[in-house]
Amino acid sequence: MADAIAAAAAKHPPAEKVKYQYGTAGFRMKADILDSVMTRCGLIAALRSRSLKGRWIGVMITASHNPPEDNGVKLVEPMGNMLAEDWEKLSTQMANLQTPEEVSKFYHETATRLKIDRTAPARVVIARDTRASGARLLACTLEGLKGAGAEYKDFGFLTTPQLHYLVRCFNTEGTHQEYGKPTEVGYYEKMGNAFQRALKGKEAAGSLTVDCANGVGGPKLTQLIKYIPKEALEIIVVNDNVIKPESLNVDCGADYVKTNQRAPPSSKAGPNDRCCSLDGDADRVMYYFKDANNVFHLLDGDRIATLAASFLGDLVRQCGLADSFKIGVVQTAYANGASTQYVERDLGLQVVCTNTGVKYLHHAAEKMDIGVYFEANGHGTIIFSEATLDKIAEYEPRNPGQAQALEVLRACVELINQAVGDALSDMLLVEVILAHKQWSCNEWLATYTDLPNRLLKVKVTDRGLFQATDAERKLVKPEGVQARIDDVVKKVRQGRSFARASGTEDAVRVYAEAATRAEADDLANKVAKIVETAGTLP
Ligand code: G16
Repeated sequence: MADAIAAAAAKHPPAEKVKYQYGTAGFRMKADILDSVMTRCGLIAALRSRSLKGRWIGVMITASHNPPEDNGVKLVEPMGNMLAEDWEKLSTQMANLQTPEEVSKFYHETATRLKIDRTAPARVVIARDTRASGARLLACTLEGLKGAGAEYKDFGFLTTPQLHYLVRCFNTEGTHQEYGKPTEVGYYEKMGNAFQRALKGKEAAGSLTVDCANGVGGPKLTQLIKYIPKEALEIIVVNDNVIKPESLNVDCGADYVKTNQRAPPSSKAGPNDRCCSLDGDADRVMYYFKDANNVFHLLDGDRIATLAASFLGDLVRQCGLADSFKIGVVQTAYANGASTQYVERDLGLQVVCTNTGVKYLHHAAEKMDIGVYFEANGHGTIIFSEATLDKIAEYEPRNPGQAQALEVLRACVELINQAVGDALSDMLLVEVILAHKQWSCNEWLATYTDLPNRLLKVKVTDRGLFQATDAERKLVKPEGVQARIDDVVKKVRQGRSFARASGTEDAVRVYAEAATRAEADDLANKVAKIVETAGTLP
């Protein structure tokens, strides 16, 4: 075994002078320097599975919203969650070892230290998005899996959430927590079925145009549509060109729409047409429309969270279960201040703020009976605690009204991907809610008024210089920078701004919001300038 591990690592030496880091969503960088990382992630995935006595671990090869020349890899825990933090550290250590012998030694020493039975089975589910580099990186990963003697199932192209779904299905098969059939078709059947049950005869008003970022979400949504009756919802798929991988996320997709606060230039949507954009691996979704005056309006992750929280709150009340569960909302610093205020004041629900990265939001939501978590960028889902699920399953309604609401609630539980944020599942949930409320995007938008905001990306010499605290709302390093930011913020009406190093791109992100568009833009530019000056080494 020791030799097989060293032999696998020897095939792909690490790139020179590169520091690898398991970041916000795994390793993510230019695809041409990732080969060694992939092989080692294969080894780590096998070891992680052995540490859990052969439970299935997921490996997803994707760089999600990043440009086409990037790629990456994220590892998935047995219930479909993000990799445990101590294993992120082990992955980073493994990725930065220089020689094959060091890799083998690290593998064995880790196994000994953590008392992992090296003869235990190792089982891994693997999939990738549609990037051109994906096939090569898959081969590198398989070398690692084979080197460690792991059993694996390669599902080819999948969205990231589909991979998470499969991992959870494999690990819960035959148990009382059985999540679904562990096949791609099983995913579509579950979604299609739950969607129709949740609609309960209601129909979506008008069609929905879905921009698939020219990524894996395109062909997968086309499959899913076969399980959704056109009478219930007509879906128009655009930007689904996966034959041209260089077009992935270019001038389209959720990240483009959120950052630029405009529809993709290719959009042919007319006034009041309901549209949404997925990102490159379909784990984020962003809604938007142009009103009768051709003004663009964004309905982002904050809006999905507030819509879902209020709908679930109503449903739980209609079921007669209002006193049984507390619904909470988890956000990050990017959440618009108006959305936080709306949740706390109008919906009367608790809001928790965490670091960026769905793993942090997920953990915070796990502490709630019903935890609605969304990043403003459209990444999120809703999770129900074990006790909540049991109560919903066992509850006996006392009248027909309660029975009806309970049916919808149970269907929503099925529709919502509880493993991870899932653009397709979130999108269908939004459609269910709008259909029940008989709302267009206009009514949804009218629930509260966003503070004008701006998100900027600043290139610096070394983003590692920027260290944040307080849910990444304050910089502790470089010294003195936060005081300069505070200084400009306090001069702006309803001003709020922060800067933090991205964990997926080589940049520092700056967010600003203020009473007016001009003030928000001006504040963002000023803070970006402060960051640029502090981050540019002579
Ligand atoms: C990933 C993470 C998200 C995070 C985003 C941006 O999304 O899963 O939680 O918000 O990166 O992170 P950062 O600001 O650190 O670059 P995705 O969709 O790219 O996998």
